[in-house]
Amino acid sequence: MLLLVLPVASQTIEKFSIDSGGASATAGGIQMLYTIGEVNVQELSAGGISISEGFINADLKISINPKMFLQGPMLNPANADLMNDDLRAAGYIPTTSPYTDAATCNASVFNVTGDNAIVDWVWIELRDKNNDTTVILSQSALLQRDGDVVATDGVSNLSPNVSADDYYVVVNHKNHLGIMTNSTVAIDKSSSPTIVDFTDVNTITYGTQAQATLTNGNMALWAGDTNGDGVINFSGDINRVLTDIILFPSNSSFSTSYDFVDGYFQSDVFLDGNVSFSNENNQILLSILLYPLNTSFSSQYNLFEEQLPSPSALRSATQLNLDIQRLENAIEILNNN
Ligand SMILES: [Ca+2]
Ligand SMILES: [Ca+2]
Ligand SMILES: [Ca+2]
Repeated sequence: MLLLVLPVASQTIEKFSIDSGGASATAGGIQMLYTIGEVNVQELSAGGISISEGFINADLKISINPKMFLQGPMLNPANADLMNDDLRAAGYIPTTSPYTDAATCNASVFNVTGDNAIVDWVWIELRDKNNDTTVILSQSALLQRDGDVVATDGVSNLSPNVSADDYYVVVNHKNHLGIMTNSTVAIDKSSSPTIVDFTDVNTITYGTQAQATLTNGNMALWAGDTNGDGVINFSGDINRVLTDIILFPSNSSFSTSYDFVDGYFQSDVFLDGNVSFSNENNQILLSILLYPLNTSFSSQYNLFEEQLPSPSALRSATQLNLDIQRLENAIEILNNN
């Protein structure tokens, strides 16, 4: 029925397996594996922890339901108020997260269609209530079309392995600018998740002009940081678009106007599964020109920056080195053509 891993000298608790369903929960460094679906047979206690057989003890878990929109898949929405899920529909979203924890999911997660279909991998962080540059927990998660950030099963709320406490909550995406709550959020042990709705204009985020305002009045993470350095600017991000285009294997002439770069790319601003020089670069340029703080409408504006008190560990050093190598290759090819 359950397995309690606990160094207790005078008591032992054995595992009784009645039903194959179940999961695990962790609290205070103690992990419990449990099964579900049976009536309450008996109650056990050890080390001050009580467990009812066959039931999830809700107050052992904390759970959180961040809601967020990405601007890219909201630029030309097929359904109003829903992000496009073109990457999923084309089978391009990898089952391994592109972020540092390399979390994985089952491919069947991407079979779901409709409001809860998966848009892409996203990244969340919980930061110390006393120091908003200290990341207590960070992990990959999945984003549904309606904005729910969910666990790697594609449906469950996130159950981060941390104590109930107040945290700053960060959400981020590989080619959008990350955001953080301006105040701490109380995340408690409860059967209902703590909701942090970043799509709501009333949820105040850290910094200035941290999010784009969508035509429907909702807020969304700014799209266009194709090189993932936390700034949206012409030189850096348009180079990344060029790199992905001219290094695409079947683009044998290294043409910048090659239009068949299909797949899962960092430089795909709209998350539509295709990278094209005109599409992506026009949008990046438009975003820079219309950025509210760029009052001189300069294409060379360089202060369109991610509003976080310190960078998030979104990508691995390995990935960054790989990107630099790709950029150098692309520049060499461009110079030789
Ligand atoms: Ca949903
Ligand atoms: Ca950038
Ligand atoms: Ca695209």
